[in-house]
Amino acid sequence: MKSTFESKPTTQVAKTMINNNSPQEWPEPIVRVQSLSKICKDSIPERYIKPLSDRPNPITSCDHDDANIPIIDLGALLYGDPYTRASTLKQISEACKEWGFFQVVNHGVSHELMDMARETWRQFFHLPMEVKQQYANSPKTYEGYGSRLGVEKGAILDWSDYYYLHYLPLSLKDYGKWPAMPPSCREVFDEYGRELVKLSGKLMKVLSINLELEEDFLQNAFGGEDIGACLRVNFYPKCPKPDLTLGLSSHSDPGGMTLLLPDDQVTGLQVRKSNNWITVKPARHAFIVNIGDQIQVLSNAIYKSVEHRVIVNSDKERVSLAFFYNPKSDIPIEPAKELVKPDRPALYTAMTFDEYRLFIRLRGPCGKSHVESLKSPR
Ligand SMILES: O=C(O)CCC(=O)C(=O)O
Repeated sequence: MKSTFESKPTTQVAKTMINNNSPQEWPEPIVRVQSLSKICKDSIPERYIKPLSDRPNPITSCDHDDANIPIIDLGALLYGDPYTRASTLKQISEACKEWGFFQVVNHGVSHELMDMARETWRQFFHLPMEVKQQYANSPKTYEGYGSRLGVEKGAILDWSDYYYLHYLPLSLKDYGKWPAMPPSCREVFDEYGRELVKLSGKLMKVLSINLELEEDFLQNAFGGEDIGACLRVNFYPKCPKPDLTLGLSSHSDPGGMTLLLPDDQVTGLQVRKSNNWITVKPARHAFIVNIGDQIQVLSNAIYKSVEHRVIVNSDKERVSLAFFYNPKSDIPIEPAKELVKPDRPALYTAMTFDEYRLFIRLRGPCGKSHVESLKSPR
């Protein structure tokens, strides 16, 4: 597995990264991929061409067969008898261990709200460029309209633009950094955020119970009411050479848990399973849930934060909404004492999420190198 930090002592890398503050500016002028998509007819700029080993490969990509991440009906948790409830908990537990990913249906979030949130964002990306440019982001906080992750000069870039905003903590929520257009968007995104915080809270209880911890364990470890929540909306324009690039490079999510609302028409998300990439087939009105690095650490690697990436295509654009549910940024996250045993010692040293996410803010998406670098020295 690719690791950017493989050759260096991990704790040293972590410390170096932490001592550097986030840079204020991008290292090169920003090019909007949406604009490129309009002018590139048969080729793409070299900056977007991935090395051979990272390109989508039909031999290792399984989108033609039945392989899919598990689809789990959450209805039983609310309304089911003890037997179906236990069976749902078991399905979630197995999905967290085997896949790090699952889809949930009957999750309690209104389908109308889901469709409205996605379509409102789609409209945002179709606004004139001068409107979107008013929200251009910087690597300091990443909030706003962006076109790259990471600040390495000369890095190979991904074929996507995005919009990033904060819901929680309230001290970081700033409507001035949210788009004002389309007119209803702040209202829609507010309600969407509220509903997803509620759903995430329920899932945190399920995960805690499945780990045989107190039901509020994970929530409390995340800081109780003081958690962080943010949204990255990904926009993947059409690409004339989809076999040469990626919409989003392979990465694991640095935060706690992610609830993804995928495009309802176009697939693109691929999840790593051993040496294969499984293309997710989204169920209608499902959320795709995945375990992030912080829950991998808290669960002492019982649950896996799994690598995923996004492929693009030549005739359809794609939109996805990734909602990140994260620990309070300044509390140390380490394996739960209850999950540390003589035959399973603590696999990770403690680190705050503020310290941890500097990795991804500086380097951009790069496999599982972030969580691997946290491993306790042995
Ligand atoms: O677009 C997708 O389906 C996945 C997005 C994703 O992995 C992310 O935003 O971290």
